[in-house]
Amino acid sequence: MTLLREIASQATSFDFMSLRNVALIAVMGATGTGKSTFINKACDGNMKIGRGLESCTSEIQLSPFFRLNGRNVCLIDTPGFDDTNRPDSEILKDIAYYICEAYQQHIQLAGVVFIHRISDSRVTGVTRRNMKMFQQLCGTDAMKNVVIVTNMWGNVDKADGELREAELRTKSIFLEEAIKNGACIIRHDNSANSARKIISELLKNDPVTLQIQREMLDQRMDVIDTAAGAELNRELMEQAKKYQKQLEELKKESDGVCNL
Ligand SMILES: Nc1nc2c(ncn2[C@@H]2O[C@H](COP(=O)(O)OP(=O)(O)OP(=O)(O)O)[C@@H](O)[C@H]2O)c(=O)[nH]1
Ligand SMILES: [Mg+2]
Repeated sequence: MTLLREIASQATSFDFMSLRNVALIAVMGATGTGKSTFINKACDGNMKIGRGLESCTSEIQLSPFFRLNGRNVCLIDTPGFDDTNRPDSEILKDIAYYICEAYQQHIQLAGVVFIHRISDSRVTGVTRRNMKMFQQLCGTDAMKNVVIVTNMWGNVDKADGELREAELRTKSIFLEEAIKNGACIIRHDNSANSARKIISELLKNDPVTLQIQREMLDQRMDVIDTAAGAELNRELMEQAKKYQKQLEELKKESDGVCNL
């Protein structure tokens, strides 16, 4: 099957016609960061919220349309990275196929929201990788249409939260490059007003084409060969090498014990 046919077959359940003349904004981030909650606040919607420990949103869903600043707006709820049951390669593929099908139907994104819990006391290796993968998915040119939303400020001491925010903003392993290229970090207080203000910021810009859309459709790349896919693959290969080394060391040690 050709790449374009494959994309189309995965995304046929979506009615892209209804999205013409709608400001379409994708909401991404790790599982449990509050993507569906944020969307519900913005549109007064009823997307399913996960109160348990397992990932909740398992496939791409569209919010109801809502009016904001004279525009019809629709938010794309995405399955979170670092899902309880699905690998990030599948999550990336779901998101990539959906937005590529939209691009093929001449529907551009008005912007992208990436949610990060400021209450997390550490950025784990997986979160760091997913931040990088997200940046590669959007690409430098689209960064002015990206808002990094920090939430759960109520669960952290304010001064600690501010230090974490500064680190995210200034360290190259996190979001420094994204910020330099025009992305902004905005605090969200979990109110409808705050969510709608964040969306309003994105409505000020012209719609944008993401790097992964260009790569997959203009350059006919497979998702794993795109910059975002390569970022994921690179990390997984490094992990595989690390585990292989650990296994070899364990084997050497156990051989040593057996030879005593
Ligand atoms: N304190 C606080 N809790 C929040 C906020 N946003 C979400 N939550 C809680 O975080 C949990 C997960 O929220 P969801 O909206 O389901 O998160 P999600 O990112 O959609 O998760 P997945 O669908 O698994 O990717 C729920 O218990 C929410 O009530 C927030 O801004 N502040
Ligand atoms: Mg969700």
